[in-house]
Formats: sequence, structure tokens, C-alpha cells
Amino acid sequence: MLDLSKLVIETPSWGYGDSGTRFGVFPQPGRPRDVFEKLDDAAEVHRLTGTAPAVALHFPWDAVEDYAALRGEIEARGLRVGAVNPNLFQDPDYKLGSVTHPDAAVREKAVAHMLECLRIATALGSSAQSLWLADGTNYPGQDDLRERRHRMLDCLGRVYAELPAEQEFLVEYKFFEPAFYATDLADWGSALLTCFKLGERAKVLVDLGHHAQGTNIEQIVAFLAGEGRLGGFHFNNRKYADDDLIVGSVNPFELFLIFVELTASDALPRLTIDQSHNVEAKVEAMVLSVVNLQEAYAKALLVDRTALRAAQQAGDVLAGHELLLDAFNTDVRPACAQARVALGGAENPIRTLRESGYADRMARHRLTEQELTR
Ligand code: RM4
Ligand code: MN
Ligand code: MN
Repeated sequence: MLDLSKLVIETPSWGYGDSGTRFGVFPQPGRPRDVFEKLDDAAEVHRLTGTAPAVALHFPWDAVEDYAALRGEIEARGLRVGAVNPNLFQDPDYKLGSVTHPDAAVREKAVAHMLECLRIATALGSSAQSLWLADGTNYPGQDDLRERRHRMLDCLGRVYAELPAEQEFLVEYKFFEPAFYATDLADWGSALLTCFKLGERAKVLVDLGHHAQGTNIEQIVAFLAGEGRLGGFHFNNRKYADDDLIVGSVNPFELFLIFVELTASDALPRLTIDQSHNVEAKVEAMVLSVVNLQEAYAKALLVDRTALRAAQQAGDVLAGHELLLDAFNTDVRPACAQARVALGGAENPIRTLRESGYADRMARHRLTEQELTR
């Protein structure tokens, strides 16, 4: 029988709140008003899927006065904290960068925020800091590329020196956006070199939306895993850029191939959803994302590794390819439904969610001040 118990997905607190495009934000009825209501949504996703017991948090978006109390609220919902994500991209001071900024005072501010996030992570019992920098330049000559690299290594080194023993430091790269000319951590190679400089607990985080079109992401997984530096994943899907669509919605075969690589290692890295649901119902979108991940994982487990190895050794090109197609084309939905029930989840999570009326209940309860005074 299929066993989904080793698959652990973190859902992102920021994936439950209001979001939009750079042209507009579309508030949804029932959207969570604070971190506690985001936790309620995350707990609902875990209840239905049995696979999403952890919640990644973003600071200062999820900041509270009392972190011991927040930890209690997380645990009371049957959840645990996932990675802690510092935010080095929203403050106006970061216009020209955070840890690469030409002004030392801004770099100090960025370091102070990351150190604060180490303390928050400790208080919440988190085992990872997950760093994404929006740093980069828009024009040739705008800043000195070598200097920026030195500033970044200096700042990150200072944070890494304070990293509590039980925490990992995850370094996420992105080759485009928001800078247009040069991104300071543009690809997995730059991220890996940075990790090598920082130390053993620094590992690379791969976000599916952060590559050039056509990049072979499963090969990046193989390289990083081979170096013991694959720290985590941000799942989403895209057609064009960093679209943050539901994972598996556009390119399920790519997702399957990534899971074939992930399951080739002894242990799975940290697996997080990093999506932004602009027009679709948010909790439903998160549930569908987890279901898609369960199915991609289940198909990867079906690959006959012994036969695959034999075909590869024999140089039989298409036999190996066919073995992957056999697994990918298998309908794993009934097996996943059964395995989900064994985990305490629902056979058909989307249908159960719809029938439960959760979305309507939240829309009635979670009224904003504006809606109440209307
Ligand atoms: C970035 C990146 C980060 C995420 C932010 C909100 O594109 O993917 O992981 O925290 O968006
Ligand atoms: Mn990401
Ligand atoms: Mn992204």
C-alpha cells in the first residue's frame, strides 16, 4: 500500500493572505486578518490532506509581541513552525539593496533584522532561516558588482556566525526580478558558492519559478543533492515568469521528474509551497497544491529503480525513458485517496472542503473594520 507519511509539506502563511499582481490586489471574502487566522487556514489544509503539518512564516508580516504565545497557538492547532523567512525587500531603505547596499547603515539594518529572525526562530522552535534577497542593480555601472558580492558575504557571514546549532541557513536564488540588469544571487551556482563560504549548515533553496525558461531543474536537484547542499524547495508553477501558480497545474511532468530526483536521495529536503493565489479561492488552491504534490510523489515512488538502472547500464535509451513514462502515466489518485485517509485526511479533500462550508463560514466571520462599518 502507498505510504505518504514521509512526505511533509510546509504551507506558507503568506499564501493565505491578500495578494494580487503589480496592477492590483483582489481582496477575497474570508481572507485571514492576522497570523492566527492564517494558522486556522493552514490547519484546515492539514486536516484535509494529512500532509501539511508545518507553516512557514514571514517577518515582519507575521510579527507578534509574544512568540512563546504564538508557538502555543501553532501547536494548539496541531501544527509546527516551518522555516522563518526574513523580509529584506519591502522597506524603502532597501531600494538599492539590503546586504549589498552601498550604505553601511542599511546593511546594518538588514543584518539586525536577520539576527532578530534567528531569535524568533529559536522562540518558535524553527529549524531553518530561509533567505531570499531582492538585491540587484538595474543599470550597468549602477554599482560595483565585486563590491556588492563582498558586502553580501560579509553580512551573511555575520548572521551565519550567530546561527543556533539546530538551525539551517537556506539561500534562495532568482535570476530575474525585481532587478533588471544584475541580480546579486542569480542562480544555483552563485547560491552554492555562497553556501560553501558560509559553512556546512548553509544550503541552497530551489524555487521552481526562479529559472530561465527550459532550465533542467531536476538536474540542479541532482547536483545539489550530490553535494549535500539541497536545503529546500519552493513549489509553485509557471508559464512565463515567477507566476506562483498552483504547483503541477502547468507542467506536471516536470514536477514528476523533480520528485524522481528527490526520492532518489535517502531523505527529502524541506518542501515548502511558495504561491500567490490571486484569482482562485485560497484555501482550495492550497489543498489542490498539496494533492498535486502527493500525486507527483506517489508516481515517483512507482519508478522501477532496478529496471531503470539495468536499462541505463545497457545503454537502452528508450527503455529507461519508458520506465519513467510508465510511472508518470499511472493513475495514482485512488492510492493517494486511500493513503490520505490512513493519515487522517480526506479521501477527496476538495470535495470535503466545499461540502464543509468552511469558506462561507470564514467569509461571515472574518469581516474587516471597513466591512463592519459599511
Ligand atoms: C520571492 C521569493 C521568496 C518569497 C517572496 C515573497 O519571489 O520566491 O521566496 O518569500 O517572493
Ligand atoms: Mn520562493
Ligand atoms: Mn518567487
